[in-house]
Amino acid sequence: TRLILATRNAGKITELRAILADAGLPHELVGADAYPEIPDVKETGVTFAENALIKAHALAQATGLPAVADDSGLCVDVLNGAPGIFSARWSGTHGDDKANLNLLLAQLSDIADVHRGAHFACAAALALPDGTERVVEGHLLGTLRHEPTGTGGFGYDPILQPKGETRTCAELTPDEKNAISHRGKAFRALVPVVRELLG
Ligand code: ITT
Ligand code: NA
Repeated sequence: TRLILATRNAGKITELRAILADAGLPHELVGADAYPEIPDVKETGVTFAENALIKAHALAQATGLPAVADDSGLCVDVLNGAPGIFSARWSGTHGDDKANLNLLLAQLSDIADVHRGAHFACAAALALPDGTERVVEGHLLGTLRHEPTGTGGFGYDPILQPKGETRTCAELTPDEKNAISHRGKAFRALVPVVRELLG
């Protein structure tokens, strides 16, 4: 069976292919960019889970194929969970990772290390063309650096240092990040659900 990945974020697609292949998922994974004629859906939900389901349903309806999506972001303790679902457009420009990261660092410039707790969150959703839906979540706890470090990953990876690590997510190898990440946890939890519903 074909399974559509409802994302146009290149960093996510790379991670999701590796995570789902490592989990032994037997389905052929196709990125949403294989369907350029399908417009992006508005993420109108107020939670990661709602947005992941909105994206998965929209693509399942448009293609008639089972679709998986994630909605994810960085939740900063001292900002009461912001940027949260607004992580991809925190600076005002959707997908400008560098501007988003730099704005957040500026907003936190006076915050001392002991108060720089944060976590990545990921909701992973599966939607079938008949409307069946499932959603699961994963988290990665850590602290925020004052300066970006490392060149791997994407988004806020250069400033998030996972709990128990001395490196940022952007200094981990892809395998190391996927083993502990919010996205890795969420999609590994989704794999048995895909097997149950799709065989
Ligand atoms: P799609 O909706 O097409 O999937 P998007 O980039 O808009 O792409 P989201 O709405 O889920 O996706 O926003 C996720 C943002 O959260 C992303 O742009 C990053 O800034 C941040 N983020 C999520 N996961 C991350 C990770 O593993 N490492 C670093 N930053 C991450
Ligand atoms: Na989002």
